[in-house]
Parts: sequence; C-alpha cells; structure tokens
Amino acid sequence: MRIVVLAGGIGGARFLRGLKSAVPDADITVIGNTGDDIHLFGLKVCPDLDTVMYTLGGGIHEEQGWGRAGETFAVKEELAAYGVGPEWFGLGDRDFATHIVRTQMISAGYPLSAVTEALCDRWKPGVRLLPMSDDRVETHVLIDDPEGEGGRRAVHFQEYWVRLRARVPARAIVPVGAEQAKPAPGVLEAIAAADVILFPPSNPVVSVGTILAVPGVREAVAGAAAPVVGLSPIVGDAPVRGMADKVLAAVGVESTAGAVARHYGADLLDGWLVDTVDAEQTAGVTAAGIRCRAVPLMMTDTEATARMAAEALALAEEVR
Ligand code: GDP
Ligand code: FO1
Ligand code: CA
Repeated sequence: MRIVVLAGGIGGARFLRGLKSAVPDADITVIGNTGDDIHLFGLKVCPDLDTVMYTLGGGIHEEQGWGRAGETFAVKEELAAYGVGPEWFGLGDRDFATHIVRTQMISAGYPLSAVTEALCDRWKPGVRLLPMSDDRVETHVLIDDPEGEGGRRAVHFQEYWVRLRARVPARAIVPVGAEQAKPAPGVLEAIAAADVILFPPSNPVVSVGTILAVPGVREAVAGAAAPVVGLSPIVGDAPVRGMADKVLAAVGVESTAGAVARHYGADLLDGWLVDTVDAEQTAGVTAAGIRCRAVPLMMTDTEATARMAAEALALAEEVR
C-alpha cells in the first residue's frame, strides 16, 4: 500500500510513528512542510523535516518533541559570548551538525530534496521524506506593530512562536515565496500514485496549509484517485499543543474539529476523524460532504497512535 502523508513537525512525526507500526509493510512518502525553515547563524534550519527525521530515526528529544536527545549547548554559548544571537532560538550542538551538513550541501549546489535524502541515509526514518519544495518558502505572521498607530509588522513564524510564544494575536499568515515555489521532485508523482492520502493531526494552517499553498499540490490532492482522510489536531475545541488556535483565528476559522474539516472542505477531504470528546461535531462534518467518525485521537503512546492510523485507513477504505 502506497501512503502519502502531508506532515508538519511534532503532530506529523508522532502520527507517522503510529502509522509505521500499524502498517509495517506500507510504502510511505512524507511530504514535509518547509515553511518553518529559517536561516540562523549562517545555517539553514528545517524544523519540521528534522522533527520527522529524528522522531522516526530514533534521535528525537522525546519529551520536548523537537531537537536531539542528549543535547548540549556549547556552540550556542560560545556564539552568545561573541554577542551573536538570536538568544531566543535554542540550537543544540548535535543539531548544529545537521545544519552544517545541510548548509554545506546546499552551498555546493544540491537541492534541499537531495540534502534531505542524504541526511536520511544516516537516520533511516523508514519513510521517503520529501520537502514540499526545493524553493525557499518562509511563513511570516502579521502582528500588530506596537510602535505604529494601527500598523502591522511581519515576523518570521519562528519569531512568532518561539520568541513571542504566540501571545499576541496573529492577524494574517503569509507563506512568503510559496506562489513562486515548485513542488519538489517526486511530490506530485507520489500524490498521483498514492493508494491513500493522509493529513495527520498537523497544524492545518502553518503545516498542512503551507504544503497545500505550493502551486499544484492542492490540485493534485483534490484530483487524486486515492481517498484523502484527515485526523483532527483540535481536541475539545483546543489544540493538543502549539498555537493552532492562534493561526486558525488569523484565517477566520474557529478552533473546533468540525471547523477545521470544513476549512479543508469536501474538495480535499473524503474522510475526517474527530476525537470522541468531539463526537457531537460529526453531524456538521457529514453535512459538509465529508465522511466523519469519532475515535480516540490522543497520541499518548505508539499503540494508541497506531490505532488512530488504523482507523484512518479503515475510513479511507470505506470512502474509496
Ligand atoms: P509542529 O510543526 O511541531 O507544530 O507539528 P504539526 O504541525 O505536525 O502538529 C501540530 C499539531 O499537532 C497541533 O495543532 C496539536 O494540536 C497536534 N497534536 C499534538 N499532539 C496531538 C495528539 O496527541 N492528538 C491530536 N489529535 N493532535 C495532536
Ligand atoms: N521550539 C522552541 O519552542 N524553542 C526553541 O528554541 C526551538 C529551537 C528549535 C531548533 C531546531 C528545531 O528543529 C526546532 C526548534 N524548535 C524550538 C521547534 C520549532 O520552533 C517549532 O516547534 C516548529 O517549527 C513548529 O512547527
Ligand atoms: Ca511546523
């Protein structure tokens, strides 16, 4: 079975671990969000690709959900001693090595997709991990400018999330560069050849939404022969973690499992899973033309996550 998954970071990576456990023989292609990418200290950092690679490859800091296990911060401390920041972004020593390899290869002319493949030669995530695009796309968030009268200011998504901790309202989300970006080699081919397409419980705006913003990807998913099934990242009208509520508000969508399904729409989704606590929302999703079921959606461990993946595949079978 050929499965394509459009994934962000933590939510996507943890779901993929369960999916691999549920269907060990599946041929899984992951289309990873690169809108979170940022250039810092002269290096290219790809948080969502690395979160997937480290989680599936056994190198992730489990509790934190991003970055490397057993991390130290000597390089960052040395940079700070030179007055070089930003101090608000925590890059560890082990992680630095990944970014050095990536940046070196990109400087040598390799596209991000080839670099990602090379990094995965070490980590062996057990999936084919493709960046959504080899072209630079950076998600920016429009916030109120405290200096200006009613003015707005754009900050990089990492600054909004890591430095500002999403404490101020997001007024708009702009995937800078997306309009000019091309899907990476293999992305459209994988979608066309898929038996099932899954949206994991990833952020619908800044993870899955950014991947869909690459011209051609949304059309390929909507036009694919395969059923498309998603799992809600919103449980009990709030994100399980992260800032999905803030970025959903910026695009005018309420933070409910049903509203997220209707935001994707029946053009994209054939099936949608909500958590059992949101069972009353299945009717509204069904009315929008999307087959919906309520099942436990908390990824407490690999077994629980594997059951979620199996439910998603069963729903895909029903709508096929
Ligand atoms: P990020 O890039 O690290 O933010 O990760 P993703 O975009 O892949 O996923 C983020 C989303 O995962 C958030 O909106 C969370 O609400 C969701 N999430 C995290 N853990 C769980 C869980 O156990 N169950 C569900 N249903 N969603 C989760
Ligand atoms: N998240 C934080 O909350 N603080 C950090 O200092 C931080 C550093 C960091 C470094 C590498 C990396 O791959 C991810 C990192 N993250 C950090 C996570 C990242 O900012 C976000 O969780 C995702 O981009 C949101 O999808
Ligand atoms: Ca992300």
